[in-house]
Amino acid sequence: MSQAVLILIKPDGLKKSLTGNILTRLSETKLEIVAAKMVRVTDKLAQEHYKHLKDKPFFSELVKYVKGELHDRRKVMALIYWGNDAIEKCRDLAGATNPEQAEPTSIRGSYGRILTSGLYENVIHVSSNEAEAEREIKLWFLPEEIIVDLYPVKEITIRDLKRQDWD
Ligand code: IDP
Ligand code: MG
Repeated sequence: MSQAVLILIKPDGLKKSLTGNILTRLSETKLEIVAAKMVRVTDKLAQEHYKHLKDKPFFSELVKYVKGELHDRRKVMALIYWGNDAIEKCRDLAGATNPEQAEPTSIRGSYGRILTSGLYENVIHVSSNEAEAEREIKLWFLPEEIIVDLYPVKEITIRDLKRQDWD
């Protein structure tokens, strides 16, 4: 069954120049990339993305991590992969959450580490089920940024909208 999954290349992945490597690994899945962009992660976006972990002792460090404050790289790369069993295929390639327990050949097993603070710095985010993927995709992307129709949309009229355009 075709599924969509949100992938984030986290700030450590960008800082370690792993983007090409990670995209090559993900291309083994033969899934289709249906959206991709660089994102400057706000505090609001980071907190919302990880809201299911807000009671964990590592939550504030995790928010700093995904915002890029631990790596001097205030950005992540966000992608949506789409195709058969996309979530399972991408989670398998990513490996376990704890990089020390991840399969050594997986992305997290190869490139992740545990910080002295205890936080798992694990290079990549992958949605873990369909409901989470839908929530996350709607959080990170607008419908017009995705080249397939994943979820129902509505039309809205925005009056007096100010935005930048090419001069
Ligand atoms: P996932 O990224 O494999 O889906 P989640 O439980 O959703 O794992 O956790 C989100 C992120 O929070 C992880 O990728 C990792 O960076 C961090 N994290 C999760 N659990 C722990 C923990 O027990 N100690 C330290 N960091 C953790
Ligand atoms: Mg998760």
